[in-house]
Amino acid sequence: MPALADDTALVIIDVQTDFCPGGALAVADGDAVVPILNRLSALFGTVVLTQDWHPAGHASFASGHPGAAPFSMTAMPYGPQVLWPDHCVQGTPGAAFHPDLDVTRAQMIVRKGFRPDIDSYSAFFENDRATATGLAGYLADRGIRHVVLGGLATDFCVRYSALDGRAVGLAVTLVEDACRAIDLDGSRDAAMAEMRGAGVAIATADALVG
Ligand code: VGL
Ligand code: ZN
Repeated sequence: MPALADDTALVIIDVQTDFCPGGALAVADGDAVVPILNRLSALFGTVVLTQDWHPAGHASFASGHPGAAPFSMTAMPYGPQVLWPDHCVQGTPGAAFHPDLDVTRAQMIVRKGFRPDIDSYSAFFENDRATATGLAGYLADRGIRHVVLGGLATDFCVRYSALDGRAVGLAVTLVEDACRAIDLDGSRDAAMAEMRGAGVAIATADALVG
């Protein structure tokens, strides 16, 4: 697997304070991915970060849906949507990258979820499955054909980024020890199975870069 070939990019999904322990939508052990991703990012010529970046009052926040508990489901015009605690509000400390994440080698930061009425899990398309973030075009222009993914959370933003990466014709490798899951009702296992079924390669950081 040509992990470090010129046509391969590392895409780091949502390693932000709110998704790490102590944050508003903390993923268990989420900060454990930071040293692994730092080690990887030193080895890639192309590094992209995504940043969940919601306006206050975003439609995915349970707080704006009277009577709805965080982690319950609602129906959006584009389909079913989990309602989340308020998180990653634009410009707040919770939306910042984890302070220990090495961002110096990142050449592109894709902000997503900024439209008030559409959530965006994937790095490529918002949850309406139609609105593009522009990342596919950026990677195509850079000659990238393979993306290596890690970050938070395995079962939401990493999952949809991996599936959409395959859908736009990229080879995709998930670095399983560089991800952590929210895991609502078995969603981690479901995500891993769905990604495998879509042709996503699953590897450890050691297997990938030695
Ligand atoms: C995410 C839920 C809401 C993620 C983002 O990064 O996986 N999950 N917003
Ligand atoms: Zn979000």
